[in-house]
Amino acid sequence: MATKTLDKASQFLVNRAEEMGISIGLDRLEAQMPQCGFGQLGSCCRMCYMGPCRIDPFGEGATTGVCGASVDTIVCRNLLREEIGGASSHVGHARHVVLSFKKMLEGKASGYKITDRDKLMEVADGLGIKADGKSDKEIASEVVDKALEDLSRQDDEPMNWIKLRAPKKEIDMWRELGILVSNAHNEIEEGMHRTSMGNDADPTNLLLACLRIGLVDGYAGLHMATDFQDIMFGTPKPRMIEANMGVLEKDKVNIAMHGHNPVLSEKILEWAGKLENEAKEAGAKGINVVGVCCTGNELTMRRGVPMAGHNLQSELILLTGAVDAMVVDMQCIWPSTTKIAECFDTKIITTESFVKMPGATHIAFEAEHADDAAKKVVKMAVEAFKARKGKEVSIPKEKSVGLIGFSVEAILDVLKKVNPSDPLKPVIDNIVNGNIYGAVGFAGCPSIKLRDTSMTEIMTKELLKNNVLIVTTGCTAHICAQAGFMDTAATNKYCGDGLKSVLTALGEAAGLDGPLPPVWHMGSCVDNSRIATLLGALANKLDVKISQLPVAGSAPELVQEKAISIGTWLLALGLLVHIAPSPRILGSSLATKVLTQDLEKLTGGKAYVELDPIKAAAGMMDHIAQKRAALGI
Ligand code: NFS
Ligand code: SF4
Repeated sequence: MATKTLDKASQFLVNRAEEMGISIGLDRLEAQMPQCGFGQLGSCCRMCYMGPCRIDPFGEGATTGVCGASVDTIVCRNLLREEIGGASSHVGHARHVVLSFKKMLEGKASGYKITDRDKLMEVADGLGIKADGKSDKEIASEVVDKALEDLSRQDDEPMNWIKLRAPKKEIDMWRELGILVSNAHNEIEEGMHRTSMGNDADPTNLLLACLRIGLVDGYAGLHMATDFQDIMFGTPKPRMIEANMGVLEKDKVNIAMHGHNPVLSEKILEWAGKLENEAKEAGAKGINVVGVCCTGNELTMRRGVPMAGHNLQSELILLTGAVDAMVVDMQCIWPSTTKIAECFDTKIITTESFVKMPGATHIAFEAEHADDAAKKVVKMAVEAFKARKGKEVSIPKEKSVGLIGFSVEAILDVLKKVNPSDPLKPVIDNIVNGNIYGAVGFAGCPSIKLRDTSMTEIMTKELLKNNVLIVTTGCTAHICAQAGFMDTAATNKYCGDGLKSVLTALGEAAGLDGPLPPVWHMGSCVDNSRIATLLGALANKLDVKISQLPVAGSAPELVQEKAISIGTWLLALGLLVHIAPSPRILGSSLATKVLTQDLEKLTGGKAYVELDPIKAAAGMMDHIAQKRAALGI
């Protein structure tokens, strides 16, 4: 059984799994050990049936595959395929939101509306759509057309969303590198074509294709999803929330929303409110909707819904016995959840036709019938509560508080209170005087392989101590919230004096009693777009490239292909991207050298692999110091 030590709430439930004889991820990881070295190095190929072929990086055995593919070719092809998996997830998510919005505009999905008109107008204006005399719906429908163009056009015109959201200097750089992409679907198709047997064997060319897919991910995935979600559901504003599995309530119908897409979760939340009385009639004190993974981030950022847990806790939370329904849509959903739910009265409800699981109940969720489906889901949760009522539950007591909701718009609102005419100036002044030494964005997942090392927490503390402001998204945001880093009290506890003074001044300007928290929750994984927007604004203001800013990114606990595609986008934007554990590139000395060194000469970005949290933080500090020196500050 599991031997790793985790945070208290997780450990409590790991122990419960052990008592009950239920297998969890840690057990399954142990059963996989030792994991295949070829796989970890990226040096095995299954692209055709003359293989599988594998190349020993130490020169023992075959040096090429049956077809003659070198280890460099194999590693780079594999990396590109991983990235395509990630980018497909993000583009699929964005497309789903755009199509739901389109149905709403056509009057086919009455349950949705335009919530943030300002954002709609900002996006429309950025896309060059003239407002003159048009209704909001007409403008919105032109915005939809522009989005769908990015999935369909066949000329080489750069993507609308790149022109909308990327800074000019970076666009020029990508044009020069020949990686400005046009149509996300074409790129994904070409990437699959390129990597299938007997096509691209040039590792450098394959790595350039990786950068192309990075741009697809960033603009037709992340940015597009964020923009439409903000228009449909509102742009996040700061608010206080609670986090960790202690947010479950024994006497309420607990609905855990898990997955990614607010088109589903917003509806469930709405119907949970409307059906509160049915829950009460069933003997519950009400309905408690809580969020898991990125759907948790979406719901907390816009509605203040408690953040119940990150991806590693998505099966642990079921061991409480208190979850009446876990409702999922797409991505990061472990097939193990249905097995665990079977031991309790918990319903696992899938909603997407391409995401079904044996043992789950499927309730098809389409924008056209969103209200009916949401009603059905909530009623099913109430029924499950009736079955659970009176039984023992084991809810960990841990929960923390945090101030979240740091969209770029919200950040600018705070800054405008300090300097209404030039809101970015206070930030830049404080970067120049060193009060803010730099900034680091933490994104991605909790790794079952690294979680017990507290990788994210230790890096965060190190950086804060050195006056580095942290912004975060995705499941890393759950980790940070649970660690108390989003609590305003964390500023005095963890920050160096410079950062403390800035956050205190901003907190006062914002009308808070104390400082702003030192770790800013900027949203879900698709909302890494928000971080890029902020960086773009700072770079524009200083008239430099993003690669010149004293900033860095980190996926401190790499799990998903999606983190690979986001990371590659950040490399294309010119950032240092710290990653742990290493992506599967070490089998190729060429890929490793290009990604960790040579790329810097092309885009300014480079990958940095370091598994020791203290050393990783130090490495990022060095990078920030170099960038400051180059700027003469
Ligand atoms: Ni990001 Fe969201 Fe979490 Fe990792 Fe999965 S939920 S998209 S991939 S596991 S952070
Ligand atoms: Fe082996 Fe080449 Fe086939 Fe890959 S494509 S499995 S290296 S023969």
